[in-house]
Amino acid sequence: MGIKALALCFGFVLICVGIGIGLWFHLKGKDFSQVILQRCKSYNASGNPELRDRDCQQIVEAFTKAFVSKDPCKITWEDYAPLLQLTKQALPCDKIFLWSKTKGLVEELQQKQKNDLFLMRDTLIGHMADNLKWCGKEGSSEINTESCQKNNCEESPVDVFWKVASKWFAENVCGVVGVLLSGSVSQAFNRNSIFGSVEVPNLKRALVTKLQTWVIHNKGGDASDSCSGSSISELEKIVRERGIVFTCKDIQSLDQIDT
Ligand code: N1C
Repeated sequence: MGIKALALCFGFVLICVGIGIGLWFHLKGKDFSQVILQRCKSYNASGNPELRDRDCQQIVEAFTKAFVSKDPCKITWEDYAPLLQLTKQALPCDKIFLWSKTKGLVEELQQKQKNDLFLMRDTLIGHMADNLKWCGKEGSSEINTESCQKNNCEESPVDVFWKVASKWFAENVCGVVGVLLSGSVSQAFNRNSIFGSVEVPNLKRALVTKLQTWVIHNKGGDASDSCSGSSISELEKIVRERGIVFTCKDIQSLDQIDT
Protein backbone atom coordinates (compact mmCIF):
# COMPACT_ATOMS: atom_id res chain seq x y z
CA MET A 1 0.00 0.00 0.00
CA GLY A 2 1.34 3.42 -0.94
CA ILE A 3 2.00 6.14 1.62
CA LYS A 4 -0.92 8.18 0.26
CA ALA A 5 -3.41 5.33 0.69
CA LEU A 6 -2.11 4.70 4.21
CA ALA A 7 -2.56 8.37 5.17
CA LEU A 8 -6.05 8.32 3.70
CA CYS A 9 -6.93 5.21 5.68
CA PHE A 10 -5.55 6.73 8.87
CA GLY A 11 -7.50 9.96 8.27
CA PHE A 12 -10.69 7.99 7.73
CA VAL A 13 -10.23 6.03 10.96
CA LEU A 14 -9.56 9.28 12.86
CA ILE A 15 -12.75 10.87 11.50
CA CYS A 16 -14.78 7.75 12.41
CA VAL A 17 -13.40 7.76 15.96
CA GLY A 18 -14.18 11.49 16.26
CA ILE A 19 -17.76 11.00 15.06
CA GLY A 20 -18.13 8.01 17.39
CA ILE A 21 -16.99 9.96 20.44
CA GLY A 22 -19.20 12.94 19.52
CA LEU A 23 -22.21 10.68 19.05
CA TRP A 24 -21.51 8.87 22.33
CA PHE A 25 -21.49 12.15 24.28
CA HIS A 26 -24.57 13.35 22.40
CA LEU A 27 -26.48 10.18 23.26
CA LYS A 28 -25.23 10.27 26.85
CA GLY A 29 -26.67 13.80 27.17
CA LYS A 30 -29.91 12.61 25.64
CA ASP A 31 -29.90 9.72 28.12
CA PHE A 32 -29.73 12.10 31.06
CA SER A 33 -32.56 14.32 29.79
CA GLN A 34 -34.62 11.25 28.92
CA VAL A 35 -34.14 9.72 32.36
CA ILE A 36 -35.09 13.00 34.07
CA LEU A 37 -38.13 13.41 31.80
CA GLN A 38 -39.29 9.85 32.42
CA ARG A 39 -38.84 10.18 36.18
CA CYS A 40 -40.71 13.49 36.21
CA LYS A 41 -43.63 12.04 34.23
CA SER A 42 -43.91 8.87 36.31
CA TYR A 43 -43.72 10.86 39.57
CA ASN A 44 -46.41 13.27 38.46
CA ALA A 45 -48.65 10.48 37.27
CA SER A 46 -48.30 8.63 40.56
CA GLY A 47 -51.23 10.38 42.15
CA ASN A 48 -50.21 13.66 43.77
CA PRO A 49 -52.87 16.07 42.45
CA GLU A 50 -50.65 19.07 43.26
CA LEU A 51 -48.10 17.85 40.73
CA ARG A 52 -50.25 16.41 37.98
CA ASP A 53 -50.21 19.59 35.89
CA ARG A 54 -46.49 20.32 36.13
CA ASP A 55 -44.82 20.64 32.75
CA CYS A 56 -42.05 18.00 32.76
CA GLN A 57 -40.51 19.31 29.55
CA GLN A 58 -40.10 22.72 31.16
CA ILE A 59 -38.69 21.09 34.30
CA VAL A 60 -36.10 19.14 32.29
CA GLU A 61 -35.10 22.33 30.49
CA ALA A 62 -34.65 24.17 33.78
CA PHE A 63 -32.61 21.25 35.16
CA THR A 64 -30.23 21.01 32.19
CA LYS A 65 -29.98 24.81 31.79
CA ALA A 66 -28.58 24.96 35.33
CA PHE A 67 -25.30 23.29 34.33
CA VAL A 68 -25.06 22.62 30.55
CA SER A 69 -22.41 24.70 28.71
CA LYS A 70 -21.07 25.99 32.03
CA ASP A 71 -17.79 25.50 33.88
CA PRO A 72 -18.69 22.58 36.24
CA CYS A 73 -16.66 24.20 39.02
CA LYS A 74 -18.66 27.42 38.88
CA ILE A 75 -22.24 26.26 39.31
CA THR A 76 -24.10 28.42 41.84
CA TRP A 77 -27.21 28.03 43.97
CA GLU A 78 -28.91 30.58 41.68
CA ASP A 79 -28.35 28.27 38.69
CA TYR A 80 -30.75 25.75 40.24
CA ALA A 81 -33.29 28.37 41.44
CA PRO A 82 -35.58 28.10 38.35
CA LEU A 83 -35.66 24.28 38.73
CA LEU A 84 -36.53 24.57 42.42
CA GLN A 85 -39.26 27.09 41.62
CA LEU A 86 -40.88 24.62 39.20
CA THR A 87 -40.68 21.58 41.48
CA LYS A 88 -41.69 22.93 44.92
CA GLN A 89 -44.39 20.91 46.66
CA ALA A 90 -46.03 20.49 50.08
CA LEU A 91 -44.45 17.89 52.40
CA PRO A 92 -46.33 15.43 54.66
CA CYS A 93 -45.85 16.25 58.36
CA ASP A 94 -44.66 13.63 60.91
CA LYS A 95 -43.29 11.33 58.18
CA ILE A 96 -40.04 13.00 57.19
CA PHE A 97 -36.76 11.21 57.71
CA LEU A 98 -33.34 12.77 57.28
CA TRP A 99 -30.04 10.88 57.24
CA SER A 100 -26.28 11.24 57.03
CA LYS A 101 -23.96 8.38 55.98
CA THR A 102 -26.95 6.01 56.21
CA LYS A 103 -28.74 6.33 52.83
CA GLY A 104 -28.99 2.57 52.22
CA LEU A 105 -30.22 1.89 55.75
CA VAL A 106 -32.91 4.57 55.59
CA GLU A 107 -34.11 3.18 52.28
CA GLU A 108 -34.25 -0.29 53.88
CA LEU A 109 -36.23 1.15 56.78
CA GLN A 110 -38.63 2.75 54.34
CA GLN A 111 -39.21 -0.61 52.67
CA LYS A 112 -39.85 -2.26 56.04
CA GLN A 113 -42.31 0.41 57.10
CA LYS A 114 -44.24 0.08 53.85
CA ASN A 115 -43.36 3.54 52.57
CA ASP A 116 -44.71 5.36 55.58
CA LEU A 117 -41.53 7.41 55.70
CA PHE A 118 -40.94 10.36 53.42
CA LEU A 119 -37.39 11.06 52.27
CA MET A 120 -35.86 13.73 50.07
CA ARG A 121 -35.92 11.19 47.22
CA ASP A 122 -39.72 11.04 47.58
CA THR A 123 -40.04 14.65 46.43
CA LEU A 124 -40.21 15.37 42.71
CA ILE A 125 -36.81 17.09 42.67
CA GLY A 126 -35.16 14.35 44.76
CA HIS A 127 -36.79 11.57 42.74
CA MET A 128 -35.49 12.95 39.45
CA ALA A 129 -31.88 13.15 40.64
CA ASP A 130 -31.65 10.09 42.92
CA ASN A 131 -28.41 8.15 42.22
CA LEU A 132 -27.52 10.18 39.12
CA LYS A 133 -24.38 12.16 38.34
CA TRP A 134 -24.08 14.94 35.84
CA CYS A 135 -21.90 17.81 34.72
CA GLY A 136 -21.47 20.06 31.71
CA LYS A 137 -18.53 21.66 29.96
CA GLU A 138 -17.88 25.27 29.03
CA GLY A 139 -18.43 25.93 25.33
CA SER A 140 -20.14 22.59 24.68
CA SER A 141 -23.67 21.28 24.97
CA GLU A 142 -22.48 17.84 26.16
CA ILE A 143 -23.87 16.31 29.33
CA ASN A 144 -21.34 14.10 31.05
CA THR A 145 -22.73 11.43 33.36
CA GLU A 146 -19.59 9.36 33.76
CA SER A 147 -16.41 11.19 34.71
CA CYS A 148 -17.85 14.16 36.60
CA GLN A 149 -16.04 13.48 39.85
CA LYS A 150 -12.70 13.75 38.10
CA ASN A 151 -12.81 17.51 37.78
CA ASN A 152 -11.42 18.49 41.13
CA CYS A 153 -13.81 21.27 41.98
CA GLU A 154 -14.57 22.34 45.50
CA GLU A 155 -18.23 21.81 44.65
CA SER A 156 -19.49 19.81 41.68
CA PRO A 157 -22.84 20.54 39.94
CA VAL A 158 -24.22 17.51 41.84
CA ASP A 159 -22.99 18.84 45.22
CA VAL A 160 -24.61 22.23 44.60
CA PHE A 161 -27.83 20.56 43.49
CA TRP A 162 -28.20 18.50 46.69
CA LYS A 163 -27.46 21.52 48.84
CA VAL A 164 -30.12 23.61 47.08
CA ALA A 165 -32.69 20.78 47.20
CA SER A 166 -31.88 19.89 50.83
CA LYS A 167 -32.17 23.52 51.98
CA TRP A 168 -35.65 23.76 50.50
CA PHE A 169 -36.55 20.35 51.98
CA ALA A 170 -35.35 21.30 55.49
CA GLU A 171 -37.15 24.64 55.41
CA ASN A 172 -40.41 22.84 54.75
CA VAL A 173 -40.28 19.66 56.84
CA CYS A 174 -42.87 19.64 59.62
CA GLY A 175 -44.06 17.90 62.78
CA VAL A 176 -41.85 15.22 64.31
CA VAL A 177 -38.81 14.74 62.06
CA GLY A 178 -36.59 11.66 62.29
CA VAL A 179 -32.91 11.35 61.47
CA LEU A 180 -30.74 8.25 61.25
CA LEU A 181 -27.04 8.82 61.91
CA SER A 182 -24.16 6.36 61.83
CA GLY A 183 -22.39 5.30 65.03
CA SER A 184 -19.60 3.75 62.93
CA VAL A 185 -18.02 7.03 61.81
CA SER A 186 -15.92 9.28 64.03
CA GLN A 187 -18.60 11.98 64.17
CA ALA A 188 -22.19 10.79 63.95
CA PHE A 189 -23.13 14.47 63.60
CA ASN A 190 -20.75 16.11 61.16
CA ARG A 191 -21.14 19.86 60.74
CA ASN A 192 -19.65 19.63 57.23
CA SER A 193 -22.22 17.15 55.95
CA ILE A 194 -25.35 18.37 54.16
CA PHE A 195 -27.38 17.29 57.19
CA GLY A 196 -25.11 19.33 59.48
CA SER A 197 -24.43 22.36 57.31
CA VAL A 198 -27.65 22.76 55.34
CA GLU A 199 -30.56 20.83 56.89
CA VAL A 200 -30.17 21.42 60.65
CA PRO A 201 -29.60 25.19 60.28
CA ASN A 202 -32.72 25.47 58.14
CA LEU A 203 -35.24 23.58 60.29
CA LYS A 204 -38.04 25.97 61.25
CA ARG A 205 -39.13 26.26 64.87
CA ALA A 206 -42.68 27.07 63.68
CA LEU A 207 -42.90 23.86 61.64
CA VAL A 208 -40.79 21.23 63.41
CA THR A 209 -41.89 20.09 66.88
CA LYS A 210 -39.23 17.47 67.55
CA LEU A 211 -36.05 16.03 66.02
CA GLN A 212 -35.88 12.34 66.87
CA THR A 213 -32.34 11.08 66.37
CA TRP A 214 -31.29 7.46 66.07
CA VAL A 215 -27.63 6.48 66.05
CA ILE A 216 -27.20 3.04 64.54
CA HIS A 217 -24.32 0.74 65.50
CA ASN A 218 -22.90 -2.17 63.55
CA LYS A 219 -23.49 -5.42 65.40
CA GLY A 220 -20.05 -6.49 66.64
CA GLY A 221 -18.40 -3.55 64.89
CA ASP A 222 -16.48 -0.73 66.52
CA ALA A 223 -18.69 1.94 68.03
CA SER A 224 -17.01 5.21 67.10
CA ASP A 225 -19.71 7.60 68.23
CA SER A 226 -23.01 7.47 70.08
CA CYS A 227 -25.78 9.60 71.62
CA SER A 228 -23.49 10.36 74.55
CA GLY A 229 -20.59 11.50 72.33
CA SER A 230 -19.60 15.13 71.81
CA SER A 231 -20.86 15.40 68.22
CA ILE A 232 -24.43 14.52 69.27
CA SER A 233 -24.17 16.94 72.23
CA GLU A 234 -23.33 19.63 69.68
CA LEU A 235 -26.35 18.66 67.57
CA GLU A 236 -28.57 18.69 70.67
CA LYS A 237 -27.38 22.18 71.58
CA ILE A 238 -28.02 23.57 68.08
CA VAL A 239 -31.48 21.99 67.83
CA ARG A 240 -32.56 23.08 71.35
CA GLU A 241 -31.34 26.62 70.67
CA ARG A 242 -33.63 26.63 67.66
CA GLY A 243 -36.56 25.89 70.01
CA ILE A 244 -37.02 22.31 68.81
CA VAL A 245 -37.31 19.31 71.18
CA PHE A 246 -34.43 16.85 70.75
CA THR A 247 -34.19 13.14 71.55
CA CYS A 248 -31.49 10.58 70.76
CA LYS A 249 -31.44 6.79 70.97
CA ASP A 250 -28.61 4.35 70.26
CA ILE A 251 -29.80 1.31 68.31
CA GLN A 252 -28.34 -1.92 66.95
CA SER A 253 -31.03 -2.66 64.41
CA LEU A 254 -33.56 -0.80 62.27
CA ASP A 255 -36.35 -2.72 64.05
CA GLN A 256 -35.71 -0.56 67.10
CA ILE A 257 -36.96 2.52 65.28
CA ASP A 258 -40.53 3.23 66.31
CA THR A 259 -41.91 6.17 64.38
O1 N1C B 1 -24.17 15.02 53.31
P1 N1C B 1 -25.23 14.22 53.98
O2 N1C B 1 -25.03 12.69 53.82
O3 N1C B 1 -25.43 14.54 55.42
O4 N1C B 1 -26.62 14.48 53.21
C1 N1C B 1 -27.79 13.79 53.55
C2 N1C B 1 -28.99 14.69 53.83
C3 N1C B 1 -30.26 13.84 53.93
O5 N1C B 1 -30.93 14.13 55.14
C4 N1C B 1 -31.09 14.17 52.67
O6 N1C B 1 -32.31 14.80 53.01
O7 N1C B 1 -29.21 15.61 52.76
C5 N1C B 1 -30.23 15.16 51.84
N1 N1C B 1 -29.56 14.54 50.66
C6 N1C B 1 -30.17 13.63 49.77
O8 N1C B 1 -31.37 13.36 49.84
C7 N1C B 1 -29.31 12.97 48.83
N2 N1C B 1 -29.53 11.95 47.96
C8 N1C B 1 -28.35 11.64 47.41
C9 N1C B 1 -28.22 14.87 50.46
N3 N1C B 1 -27.42 14.26 49.59
C10 N1C B 1 -27.95 13.29 48.80
N4 N1C B 1 -27.38 12.43 47.91
C11 N1C B 1 -25.93 12.29 47.62
O9 N1C B 1 -25.33 11.78 48.83
C12 N1C B 1 -25.19 13.60 47.32
O10 N1C B 1 -24.26 13.33 46.28
C13 N1C B 1 -24.47 13.97 48.57
O11 N1C B 1 -23.24 14.63 48.37
C14 N1C B 1 -24.28 12.66 49.31
C15 N1C B 1 -24.41 12.94 50.78
O12 N1C B 1 -24.38 11.80 51.55
P2 N1C B 1 -23.95 11.79 53.06
O13 N1C B 1 -22.58 12.38 53.24
O14 N1C B 1 -24.15 10.39 53.56
